[in-house]
Amino acid sequence: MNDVTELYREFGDERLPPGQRETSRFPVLSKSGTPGVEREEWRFEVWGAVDDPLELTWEAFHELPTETQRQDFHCVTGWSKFDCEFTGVTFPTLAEAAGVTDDAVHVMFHAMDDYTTNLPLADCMREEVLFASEYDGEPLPSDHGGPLRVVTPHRYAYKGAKWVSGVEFLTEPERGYWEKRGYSNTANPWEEERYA
Ligand SMILES: Nc1nc2c(c(=O)[nH]1)N[C@H]1C(S)=C(S)[C@@H](COP(=O)(O)O)O[C@H]1N2
Ligand SMILES: [Mo]
Repeated sequence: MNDVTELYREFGDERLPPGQRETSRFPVLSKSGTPGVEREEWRFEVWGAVDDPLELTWEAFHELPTETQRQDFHCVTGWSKFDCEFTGVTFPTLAEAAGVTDDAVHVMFHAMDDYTTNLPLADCMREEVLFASEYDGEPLPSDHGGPLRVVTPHRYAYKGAKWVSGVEFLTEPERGYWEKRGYSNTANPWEEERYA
């Protein structure tokens, strides 16, 4: 188990970011319903500024090495959940598998409910950015983004796409679903970057 709950020290003095309250529940927040997908039909694509575009089945994706981490989860609407256990593939592992090229500076995550969200490449190339398929040792519940979601404990949770279906490496910044609709583009919880 890799504990990354100390990462807040990079951003602020308190583990609980300003204006947040701690909850032991795990609320569900989605812009629309939960898309259903069969494991057999599930595909994960990586494209854009990469040497080796990928199209992976569930089995092929899970040939990548996984790790389990204890990390915190901060929702922009004001709740934080400490000590979530997620198991998944780290973003740097995936980036290496696709051979990200030198001109890539930004990333767009694509999801099955037509959600998108963006981050600078540097904010993604961190061990705690996980493509998570398990929560607390069980398959990730579909309401929480199963079979596969992204988690971003150093940013508000809208930067983590549930039902993630692909990753696009970009040579210029672009904005995702909420970033075009008034949520902060940068989303640092310790600076309360909630709305733009
Ligand atoms: N595909 C997709 N991912 C998404 C969302 C969504 O609507 N669709 N909502 C985001 C928001 S606003 C939050 S706070 C978290 C909520 O994750 P949870 O439902 O597991 O708590 O997922 C994020 N990822
Ligand atoms: Mo959110």
